[in-house]
Amino acid sequence: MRLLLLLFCFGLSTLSLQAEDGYRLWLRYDPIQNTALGSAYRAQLGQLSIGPDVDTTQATLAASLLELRNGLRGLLGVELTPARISVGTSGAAGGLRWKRVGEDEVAREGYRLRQRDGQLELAASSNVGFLYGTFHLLRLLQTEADLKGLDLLETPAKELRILNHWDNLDGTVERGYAGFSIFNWHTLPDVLDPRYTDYARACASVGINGSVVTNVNANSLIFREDYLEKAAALADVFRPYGVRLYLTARFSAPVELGGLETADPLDPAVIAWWAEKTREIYEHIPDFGGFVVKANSEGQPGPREYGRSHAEGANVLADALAPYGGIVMWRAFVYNSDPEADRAAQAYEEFVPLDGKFRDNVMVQVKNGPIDFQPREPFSPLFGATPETPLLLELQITKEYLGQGTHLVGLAPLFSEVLQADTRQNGPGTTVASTVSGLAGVSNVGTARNWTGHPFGQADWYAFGRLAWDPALGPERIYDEWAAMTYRPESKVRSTITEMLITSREICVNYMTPLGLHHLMATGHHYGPGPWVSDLSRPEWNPAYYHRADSAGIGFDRTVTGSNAVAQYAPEVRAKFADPETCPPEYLLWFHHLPWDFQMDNGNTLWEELCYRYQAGVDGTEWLAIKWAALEGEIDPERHAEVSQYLTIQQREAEWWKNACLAYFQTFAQRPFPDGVTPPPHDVDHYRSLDYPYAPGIRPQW
Ligand code: BDP
Repeated sequence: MRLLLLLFCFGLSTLSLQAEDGYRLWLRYDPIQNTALGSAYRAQLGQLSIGPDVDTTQATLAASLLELRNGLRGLLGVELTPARISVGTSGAAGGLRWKRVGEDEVAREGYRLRQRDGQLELAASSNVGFLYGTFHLLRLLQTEADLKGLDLLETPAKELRILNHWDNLDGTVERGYAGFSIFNWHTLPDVLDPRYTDYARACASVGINGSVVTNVNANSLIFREDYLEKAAALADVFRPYGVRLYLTARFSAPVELGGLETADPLDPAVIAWWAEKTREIYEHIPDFGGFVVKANSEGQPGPREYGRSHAEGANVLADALAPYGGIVMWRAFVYNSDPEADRAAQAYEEFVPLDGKFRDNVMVQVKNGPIDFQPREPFSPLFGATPETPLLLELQITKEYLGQGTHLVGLAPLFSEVLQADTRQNGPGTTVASTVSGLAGVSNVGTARNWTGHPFGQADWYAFGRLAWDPALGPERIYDEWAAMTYRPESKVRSTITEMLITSREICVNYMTPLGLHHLMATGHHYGPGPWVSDLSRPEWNPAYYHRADSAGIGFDRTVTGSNAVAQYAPEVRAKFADPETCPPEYLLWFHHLPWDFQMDNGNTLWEELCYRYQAGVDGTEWLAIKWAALEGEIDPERHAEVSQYLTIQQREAEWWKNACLAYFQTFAQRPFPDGVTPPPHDVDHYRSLDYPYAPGIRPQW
């Protein structure tokens, strides 16, 4: 009897572990519980007719069919047996029909899903359009949408929708909080881990069509023949899913790998080396996408070492790629350590004068804000400022500065805030989204069984893809989809999770860097607060360089009385940001150094407002925990318990941030904490003395 009981328990626990470990992401395809809807779907989707020009032996179409079959089997118990599929005819009335149309009707990569003559018709002009349309249809079922009267036409707003992996060849991931790299350079090309396919499926399901598999802090070895064979094996797995492979190029590769004496981009031998290397890459990967380059930035080699400009550097790679249709994504993330310079102004100063000097196949990749992926930054003034140079918007999906692997923080509001920001560079309505040719997202994927470590990290991968496809999508809609698919489509579950994700970004801003503060994190690992740090060799690596707190006040003066970086914005935007009375409070201390008693619109002094915001951040994490607790029993216990544990860490760390920052800033403000704000239990020396040898990404040392 005891044995039976044991077996029973064991059976149950393995079953549930297998069921809900997060591996399946938002593509779970569990049976639809709503019986009425389930039968309506079954009535509609029990048959498939495949039009004459749709050859399902082609890899992308075969992948689409496989996905459809798996999806329908899981969600509806419908088995699309050969008898239920008719090929080359318009098929019987009812059912689903795949129809090839011209690009005049449906754009490349796009698709149309509509009810027509009693059939649900999926029309596309490209193979990948059928794949994207299939994922959309499955999403409709997973989110329990009504298929009646369905009529939608989808076209991706941006051609380039790319993940950037900061994955190193040794398997570590820079700023990765979900384990090691999923790309196993040791066992490739022989071992094709099914994860590679599932990764490509997940990307395709949200329209991501490119993957840069190596770190921007690049290693030239990736261009050696044996590595290229490995990369080619990955590209082969990705190809059916419409995901192109890209690599990062180390500017000094001609020296390190090619044995040349220089990497000067104007040297004929260097030009020839890049041309030959690129030819070799295309031999292995015929649809290779191109290079991402981090040059003359944080110690990376670049053209400036040879007195050449970024354009001269980018163009030599662009010329090598041009015959094959490849592109260069040249990063604008450059800054030097001139103590007089404002780091926020440097990318603009460097790149605007180069507008018009890049080859057509160069895109400049610009981080969303002028500094570095902070919890909140104003949009980079480069957006819209280079009419002749296409730009890519770079977002960070991995949460280096927003709680890393342990905080629940939904990034869609951050992504959307920058996409919708009106640069005014070309009159009103020149949003960042309208100025860019594509989006690059620094991936948060790793070997963690659930891919992203924190279970809610998946939502950011999902949101990035959805917004790259359609920047106008509202974050609520995106999270509602994600919650319904990843957890349950029941209304309390999806609305609670959506509300948590939407609200969490502002909560995080409040407990870390409210009112436009930025770069307050600890050094190196960037885990936790370090506002007191002021002794690093490079001035712009010190938090004190950014907050500039003193007895008179706090904040970085970027107006005409300070660095005047605000002048880089279009006149209307500049005017708004430059005046503390009109500057939105969320950017106040980004642009202004203000007295502690500065009067906020709501009647609080700046010091009081700062304290209240930190407190609101901490209170917000308690609210998150309460919201989540109310879902107990509504979702599977495994993931419920896991998220609860992370929320406990988040509450503790939010308090740590608030206490450390307020204890520190009070040493300058010399004012009491207002009512309603819990004073820090320790003085600043205590917070300063803490160290975290186990923080992600560092080697613990005595
Ligand atoms: C910073 C990261 C660093 C990256 C750098 C970059 O701390 O690890 O290499 O961005 O984007 O935020 O190149």
